[in-house]
Amino acid sequence: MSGCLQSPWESLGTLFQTVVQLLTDPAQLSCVDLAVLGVSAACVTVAVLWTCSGEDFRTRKVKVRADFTPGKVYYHGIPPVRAIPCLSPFGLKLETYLRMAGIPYEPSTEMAMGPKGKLPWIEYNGRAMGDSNLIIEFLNKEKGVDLNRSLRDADRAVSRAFVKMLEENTYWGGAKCKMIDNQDKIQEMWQVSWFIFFFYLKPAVKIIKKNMWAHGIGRHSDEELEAIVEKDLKALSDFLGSKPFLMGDEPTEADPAVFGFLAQILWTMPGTYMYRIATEDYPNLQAYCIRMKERYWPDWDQLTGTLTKKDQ
Ligand SMILES: N[C@@H](CCC(=O)N[C@@H](CS)C(=O)NCC(=O)O)C(=O)O
Repeated sequence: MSGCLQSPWESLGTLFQTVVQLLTDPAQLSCVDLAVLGVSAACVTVAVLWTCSGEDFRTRKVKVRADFTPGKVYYHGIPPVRAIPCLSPFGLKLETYLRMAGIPYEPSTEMAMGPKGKLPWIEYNGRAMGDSNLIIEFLNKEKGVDLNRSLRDADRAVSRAFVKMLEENTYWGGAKCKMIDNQDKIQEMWQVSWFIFFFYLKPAVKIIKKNMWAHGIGRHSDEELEAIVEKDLKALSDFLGSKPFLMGDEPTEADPAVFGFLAQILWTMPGTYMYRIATEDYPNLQAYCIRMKERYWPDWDQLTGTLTKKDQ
């Protein structure tokens, strides 16, 4: 290999010749040639790994609007379907939080994944932000909101534990029940548009199976998983008891998450074992869900298109 100062094209040509030589007459390669080949191979390996590792290692660049209103929340989730205003428990939770906190938001009609490769996400002051929990923490600080102000530290701890149980454990039972076991019913039952069905819900099955396996919960039999879900829902029902909201007489920050999750069971999974548990075995969960819906979603029927002309 000759010449230290080469143009990129010349360097590429030289590299190509070195590779040809490696394949045809490797004995003629100098130490410098071998070093260059080694470095090039390492660079290609890193580039391939970087590309294939995808969202595991980096956040994605997402397009945000340039003409935003300062201080306004632009919300991205799954657009409403006939069954529910948002098919994602995390999306329904974030929207319910925004309503509870009295933070106006503009929902986006197009469905695109956020900076963490997931939904929901928001745009705020020209920045994209992902993860419902991080968004809520951010907005609490930004807007001076504290829905947990009435709670003692021990109550906050219990509240967090319930949310984590639902979102990190029970969620997978729900994802399997809704998206894998009953997928054939989805389009008909929820009246999801073909676009959402084929480009989001169908491919989602593969991702859910992969994630469930990585989590570990996907390695259980159906019976084992159903028993886990049953215990989680029983714990939630026992703790809720006859209280109107999870932590007492007034709703707190855990309620949007609990509602976002239970609402999926109630309105998108009729006929399933989870629906039976939440309605027949622990009817206080159903009553709670209806209470939250009535309080924060007066436009539910309008959004889902279930409001008839006569009702309007
Ligand atoms: N921790 C996230 C979880 C969000 C999440 O898992 N969203 C699901 C939809 S329910 C998603 O986008 N999944 C796509 C994927 O995992 O690739 C949050 O709280 O926002």
